[in-house]
Amino acid sequence: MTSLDTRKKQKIFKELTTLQQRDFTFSSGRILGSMCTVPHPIAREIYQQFLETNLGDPELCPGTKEIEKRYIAFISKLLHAPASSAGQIVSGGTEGNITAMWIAKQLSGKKEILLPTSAHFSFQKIASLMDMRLTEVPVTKEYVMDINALKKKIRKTPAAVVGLAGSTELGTIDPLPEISDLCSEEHVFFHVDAAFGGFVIPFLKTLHYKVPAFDFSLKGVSSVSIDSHKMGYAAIPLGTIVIRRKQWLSTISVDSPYISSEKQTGILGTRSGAPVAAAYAIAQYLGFAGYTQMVRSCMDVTRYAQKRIEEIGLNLVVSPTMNVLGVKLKRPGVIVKKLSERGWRVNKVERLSCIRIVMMPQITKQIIDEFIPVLKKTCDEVGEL
Ligand code: 0PR
Repeated sequence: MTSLDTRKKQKIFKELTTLQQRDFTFSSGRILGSMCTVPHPIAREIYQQFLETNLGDPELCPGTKEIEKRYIAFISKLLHAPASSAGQIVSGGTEGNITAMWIAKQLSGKKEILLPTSAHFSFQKIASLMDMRLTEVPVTKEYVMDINALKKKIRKTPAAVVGLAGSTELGTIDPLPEISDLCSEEHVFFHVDAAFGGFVIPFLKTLHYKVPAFDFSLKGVSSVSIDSHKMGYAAIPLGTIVIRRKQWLSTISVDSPYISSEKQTGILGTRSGAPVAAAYAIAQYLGFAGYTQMVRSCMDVTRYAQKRIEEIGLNLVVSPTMNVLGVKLKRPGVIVKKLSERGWRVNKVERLSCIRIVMMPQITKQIIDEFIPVLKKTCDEVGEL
């Protein structure tokens, strides 16, 4: 490298580093509202190693393709997927939901989606992108889909019903076994959005928490999407959608004459193998026992945070099902802004007049102890307490 090159490089690095310093970081422990986490060191190392791979042209990287196959097998096993199933790697929950609704639309030729009012906003994109229609099903006071309301609305046989295994706002789980029975009887495609809960519920079960079945063990479930870049401890961007029947993939496949495979399936073309390899590495490293331990510790911190929040006189919207807390406030937007000025990031949920705090693996009891006095002070100043 010439000295000119070195100076150029230093200048670029300086510019980028200066800008990066403005960012909040997961490792600081000050991000309390996000559903992502600092990637495990192993995921980080492997990510870099696989930077040049492209799973959009699989014959160029048969080794990475095999890693993808093994990762899908791991996820399929986690979700009790039958031998007839297939998995597709996606960039996250949004693409997972888009892909599921694309298949449902293709299979049924219909356009209506029945979904709870608590569903993620990615469904708004789906409605617009694929000219589909959203029919909202109300939720109960526990913030889960009202099954009786669904029973009335399903009679018109929509393209799909969506149920949540971990809602974005509160981490609640819809009555999935009942929805599954209903969809089976009515022969309706049933998609479970487990973007957040997919890497939580299986381990809560092992830890003897009372949680419903959410996956392919329910015979009416047609597809499940699950995100590794949320509770899977992997690097962004990575999710998987698993569908009950492999042949449904043909409905979202096109001929791909210029690349090594004859068909390309799904939304993306060129896509990196790095997040897939990183997620596989971390799944191998942690295994079921490691994830169980991680979820146990997140739930410990959640219980602790709940106690500390209630001690300062604030209330939760619902008792937590998983490691997500909704803290009731009169003016959540104002509190979020003030907390941000004080270096803490939580998410506001105006719809439910609360703030969302997510106990991701990097959040410890010590961090909660540092946060609570700041939350109290802020609430005192704004007249919330
Ligand atoms: N489905 C559910 C149930 C989700 O909670 C989310 C994202 C999605 C789908 C979409 O997933 P992707 O964003 O991966 O496409 N829920 C979080 C949210 O909107 C995403 C998030 C993550 C937001 C990290 C902020 C953040 O810092 O709140």
